[in-house]
Amino acid sequence: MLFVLSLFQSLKDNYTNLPGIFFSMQRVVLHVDMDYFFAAIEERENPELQGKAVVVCMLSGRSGLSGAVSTCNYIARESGIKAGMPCSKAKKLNPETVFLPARKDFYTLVSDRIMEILRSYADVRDNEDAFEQISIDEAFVEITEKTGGDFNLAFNTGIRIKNEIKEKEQLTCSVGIGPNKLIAKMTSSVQKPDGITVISPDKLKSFLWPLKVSKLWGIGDVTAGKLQEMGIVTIKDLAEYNVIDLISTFGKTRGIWLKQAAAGIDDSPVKEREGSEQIGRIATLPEDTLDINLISQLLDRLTEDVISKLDSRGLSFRNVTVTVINSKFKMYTKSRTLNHPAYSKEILLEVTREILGEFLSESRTEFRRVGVRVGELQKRICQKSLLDY
Ligand code: TTP
Ligand code: CA
Repeated sequence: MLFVLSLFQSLKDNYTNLPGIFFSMQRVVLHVDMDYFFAAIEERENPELQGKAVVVCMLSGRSGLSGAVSTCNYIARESGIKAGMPCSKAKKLNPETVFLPARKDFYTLVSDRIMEILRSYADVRDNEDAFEQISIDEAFVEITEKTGGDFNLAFNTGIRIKNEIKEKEQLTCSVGIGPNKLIAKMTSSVQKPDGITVISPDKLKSFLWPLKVSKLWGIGDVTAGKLQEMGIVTIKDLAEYNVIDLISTFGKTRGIWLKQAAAGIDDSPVKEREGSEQIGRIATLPEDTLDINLISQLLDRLTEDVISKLDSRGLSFRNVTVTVINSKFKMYTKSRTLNHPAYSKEILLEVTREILGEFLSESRTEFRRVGVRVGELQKRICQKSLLDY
């Protein structure tokens, strides 16, 4: 018996990459969604905002409050303010609200750092991190291997992730853990803000089936409307509906997807979206300044950080962005796209210094923070010497 067990273990260890009929491990996928992301960053940057209703706006620039609400904190949500609403309406709902213009590039730099934290928890499959960023503040992390398919261990991982983000970024997030992306994504919104929810396979149906079909991730208003017309109200109704009838209304691919999703089945892998990733660093200067030496020193340090991150993952970049926030908290960015992918520190230093020079020649207001970000990342395919010219 012992012999059989050890033979089994040895086969399992040696063939973990086999699409396992015999050895399939329970998948565990974690989804992280930052809480009221843009507004939370603004609160963190300015402690005076604590306890107040805060709205971040995409201002149209035409007049005072002529834009739309990008997001708002939970205090503002209590007055009925929500994303997409005209800022003027938000003001009527709560006249005490603080309105701030969105600083997307700054939020992106914060997002880059959070994504790096999340990535460090992901399984590694065929030399690739099983990690997928799906928006500025949301990502999937596959932790099947790291947890051995154990949902209790996955819960501990979720707590560690929350703590690390809180400690390093002073921001909260909500975590959902499930047997696939679909369930993980739907689970992260169960307890928000600052929540964590685990739906293991044995709880899947009791979680999913009572929900309205419109809650199924991937179903929009149009599909929900059609399903309603067919008498399908809950996800259970959908799971029990005849698949042939679903196919005749929605087509083959969509019909089968609906049937499977309603049963909580989703085999899509957690996989990096090509070209979507960026790596960035931002830091505050020791004092507000226009002194090129002081600023260059910090920028060089940030550049080195970015390069070491690229090195550790064997990536090259084609796009470089430098961000400056001045002492009046105004933010400016400039980007360059190179003709070829590069990964040498010298090239990145040269480009960032050139951009910094342009900023300094245009500005009379002292700088408070500077940041550097690289994008259009790809795996290095050439020898270093070929890319370094
Ligand atoms: P969300 O994750 O949808 O919202 P949120 O993080 O602000 O709040 P929640 O706690 O409910 O997750 O979006 C992430 C960020 O994307 C958000 O902070 C601002 C931006 N955003 C817009 O600019 N416009 C929009 O319409 C939405 C929905 C989000
Ligand atoms: Ca969010």
